[in-house]
Amino acid sequence: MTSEKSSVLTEPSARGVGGRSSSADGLIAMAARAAYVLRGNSGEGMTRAAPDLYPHQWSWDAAFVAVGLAHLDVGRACTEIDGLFAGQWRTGMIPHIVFDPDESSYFPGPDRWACSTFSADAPAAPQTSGICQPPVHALAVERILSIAERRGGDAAEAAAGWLPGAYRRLLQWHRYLATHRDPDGEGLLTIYHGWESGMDNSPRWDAVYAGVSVGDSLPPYQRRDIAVVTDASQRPSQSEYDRYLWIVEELKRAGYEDSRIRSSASFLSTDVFMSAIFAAANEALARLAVRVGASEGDELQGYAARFRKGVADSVDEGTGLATDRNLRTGESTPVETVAGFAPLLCGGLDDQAESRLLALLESDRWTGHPDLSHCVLPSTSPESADFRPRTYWRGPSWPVVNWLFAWTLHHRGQVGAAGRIRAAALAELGDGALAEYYEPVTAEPLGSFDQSWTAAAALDLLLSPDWAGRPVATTHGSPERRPGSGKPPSLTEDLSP
Ligand code: 2M8
Repeated sequence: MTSEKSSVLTEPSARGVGGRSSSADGLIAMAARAAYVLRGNSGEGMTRAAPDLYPHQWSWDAAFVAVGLAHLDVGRACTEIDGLFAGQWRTGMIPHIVFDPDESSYFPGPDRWACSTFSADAPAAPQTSGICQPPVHALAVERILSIAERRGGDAAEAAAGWLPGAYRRLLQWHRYLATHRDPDGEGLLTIYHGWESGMDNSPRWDAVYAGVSVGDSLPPYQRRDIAVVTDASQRPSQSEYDRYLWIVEELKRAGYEDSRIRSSASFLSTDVFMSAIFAAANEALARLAVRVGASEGDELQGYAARFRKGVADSVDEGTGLATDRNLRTGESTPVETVAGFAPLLCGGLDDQAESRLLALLESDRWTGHPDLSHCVLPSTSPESADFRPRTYWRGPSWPVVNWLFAWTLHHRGQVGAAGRIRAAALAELGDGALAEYYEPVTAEPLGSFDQSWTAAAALDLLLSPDWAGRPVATTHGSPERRPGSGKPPSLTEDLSP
């Protein structure tokens, strides 16, 4: 679909914060503003996920942020990833938050998680949360390297010198996931909390949260999020928050130990989106293994194949989308969320099924929906009864998700679809707010403004040499191909869908 409404270049009028970017000058201004935001959110060797709402380092945010930073300073990008490694658990888990000891304005903070009190596997410093998030890190490291190599000189040297250490940490992380989060070798990762998915209150988790009964012993707490985002309807509800906090108590009781959690936690589900990311990340890590001369390439390719299959086998015939499975009830509840497009991130479907899924993505249930102001991916289909256009992961479009789809589709050779998502995402970002998420019908920026991963997305969508390069050939699916020009991207020509 090549609707004009998606094109940054044809966006007719200035509106919203800062005015829509409609020219190469506007796009340069967007890149400059994104760089400024990342600088402003930068702390001691880490980047706050958002200035007020999320004043610590979040796991998948930091991976995306590091890619954005690589366009500015490759050394700083590597430091960002090292900040996460500093919080890595003895099990190999990279925790979902690494806390800044000088910050106390986020809840639940380190005292509530109390990880090193309950688990000998958690580091005492830095303090961290006790769960994880989608493993996008190897994908980010590979992208950082490609940016560094394009730059050459000191940047390339710094990245090459850093890579072997990063590779070992990532290997431990992947082994943790493959072992503890998929003990039966199904090719699907298990999560213990909706927060692990990164899509906290997505309708994906409604049925699973329905099985969480909040006990009387839930310690009292004060939410901080709704003091920052004052329109509470954008955020998860109070009863959702009670469940989020109750699960933390359950995890503490289980000593944050995987086998005990598996037998006792009331929230237990497969996560098909996270599993697809893991499949793609294993392919990336296998390529990195070759670069550093490591011997684990076959092991990593084995994980990639296992999870690709797990994801492909999760497609629901009714909706055509991949689904999660509630491991407490054994049921899969098909919902129409963006996570259902998981197979497009990692491949594994046959050619016909891949084409069908791509066609669904660009159909009028999704990016082609006539009500959308840009052809971006809403987090829930506007045609679904679950669609809430302003509520967090229940409808808004997330720039970081659009970026991830554009990036992985491009990488897999689906250049046309990737280009259309990229153009639409940039058009949406043209308001200058660099918001956490956008109301997809009105394009109103919502949640936190100056969100770090949104700034990173803007930078990479504008500047990455990869958009102009030849996609990596893949044996999974039968992608469209075009010859790579080898030139750096032009802010104008590469945006035409
Ligand atoms: C959101 O999640 C945190 C909890 O982890 C929160 O709502 O307090 C999600 O959007 C998550 O995906 C993201 O990593 C985090 C920081 O941006 O915020």
